[in-house]
Amino acid sequence: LMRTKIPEGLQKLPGPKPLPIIGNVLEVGNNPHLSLTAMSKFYGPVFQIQIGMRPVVVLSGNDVIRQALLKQGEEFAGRPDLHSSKFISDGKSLAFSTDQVGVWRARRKLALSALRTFSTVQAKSSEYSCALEEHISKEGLYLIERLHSVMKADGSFDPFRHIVVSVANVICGICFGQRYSHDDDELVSLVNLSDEFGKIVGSGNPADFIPFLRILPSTMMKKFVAINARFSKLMKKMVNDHYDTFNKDNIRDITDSLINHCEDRKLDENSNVQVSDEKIVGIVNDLFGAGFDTISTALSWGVVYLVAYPEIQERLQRELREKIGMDRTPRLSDRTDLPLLEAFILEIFRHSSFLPFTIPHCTSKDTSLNGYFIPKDTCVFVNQWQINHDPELWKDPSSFNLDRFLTADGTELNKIEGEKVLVFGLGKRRCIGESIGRAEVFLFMAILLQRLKFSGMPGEMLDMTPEYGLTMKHKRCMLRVTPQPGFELPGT
Ligand code: HEM
Ligand code: HJJ
Repeated sequence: LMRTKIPEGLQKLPGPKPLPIIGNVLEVGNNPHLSLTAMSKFYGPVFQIQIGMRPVVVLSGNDVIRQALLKQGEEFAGRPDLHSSKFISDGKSLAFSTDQVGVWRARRKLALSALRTFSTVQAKSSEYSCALEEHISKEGLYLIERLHSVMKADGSFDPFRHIVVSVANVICGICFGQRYSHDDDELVSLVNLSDEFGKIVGSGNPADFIPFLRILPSTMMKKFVAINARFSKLMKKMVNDHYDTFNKDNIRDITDSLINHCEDRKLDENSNVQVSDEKIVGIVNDLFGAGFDTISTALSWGVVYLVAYPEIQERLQRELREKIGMDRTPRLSDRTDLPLLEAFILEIFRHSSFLPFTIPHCTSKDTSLNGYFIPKDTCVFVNQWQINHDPELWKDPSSFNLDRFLTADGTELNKIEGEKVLVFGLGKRRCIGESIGRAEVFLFMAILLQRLKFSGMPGEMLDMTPEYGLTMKHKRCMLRVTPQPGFELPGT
């Protein structure tokens, strides 16, 4: 075994003793956010575990995570070479691939600018402030109709199943200028498999680190490869349709703008980094995947928390009645007038911490943190769940309490408390969809809450235990809705 020499003045990382071959896989177990949080109490905010033969540094605590991702951002901005990453977008994902820093930076800049342009662009109809608001409002109202009709037919519904299609349609509109029917089997079945995707990609999956596990026939891994193939096929079909109808004088959506960038670049002889057309147009895979998976998970948790805390649901509905009334649909600009709803969303992010770890990072050179030596190419896990449940930062962290995000008189959002919640990562690799994500969760929740009252099945307990993965989801469940007074649909 190779031993790295530790430079003078620096210390060896603390951590549990690894077993031969499997390392600390047994201690990490099925809920790494819990086991690694427990270990941080014992070993401190910077420690090392071994998954298989590979060392992994685990970061916790506000100070250490800010030091690494903000102050030493450059050194911690890489992505490790993991087995599962090879199958995501044919190994060309913006978020997961090991692109060299120049290529990643060029792609990220393009992705950010495309997202910003096509979410803030003028809406087709003048009653909306921007295209994003138009997509969310229309899909939100359609979702309400859909839930009513499923209620009428079946008496209950699986919230995730329907929410995920509506959310996928919003990002689909921005990326491809198109929406799908809720009865389109190809799309509906694909977006309903995101839990299988997340289980494989979640930080600490042993198959990412232990080569011999890959030659064992694994149903999970087969499913994962199949999901990615189906996903890529759908994306390729969309992109090909765009190439066929492309017109540089009418850039319709993100896909068009990425194709246009490829054309422009061919004329630009002195660009310093070369990025292939495939890697440019392939950015839509990440935008679509991230755009539907994260927000549908957040909203589905939101609905389940409303059912688990009916008194909170009533408070939120009272706020909507008083501040917006029932005569118009909520808008993005209502955000500042609905501090309770904003606090509820922050508490969903904090309490569920449905993105328990960021995507794994990797050191780009030898470095150190808190006096410990960390060699180049070390895989780094950033434990967001730990921050959001740290008793040093939060009073009674395990209780769901939106008042923690309100000022003492309960009338305003406490912005300082809100900024302590960590769900979008920090620094160079932080989420590029944060503003869209926050806006979308807000507007969907406001529209749903104004018109519907959510409840569980009589006599049945809700199981709120998250299932570990890249995005943690609650178990599938059946819920019911009744219309709020004034919003009865004909025939309900
Ligand atoms: C990365 C959270 C919505 C696109 C990330 C990361 C987190 C995150 C934790 C990883 C940061 C890191 O590795 O340090 C969230 C949450 C969302 C959300 C909680 C919604 C509530 C979105 C949306 C999009 C998006 C709507 C795009 C439409 C991306 C991309 C990356 C990313 C492309 C990779 C960035 C990179 O590697 O440079 N997000 N995200 N996200 N997110 Fe989001
Ligand atoms: C997906 C669910 C997918 C991609 C990407 C290429 C890009 C969630 C966090 C950050 C967002 C970054 C990205 C997430 C993955 C999904 C997602 C799915 C196929 C994909 C931390 O997005 O079922 O399939 O292909």
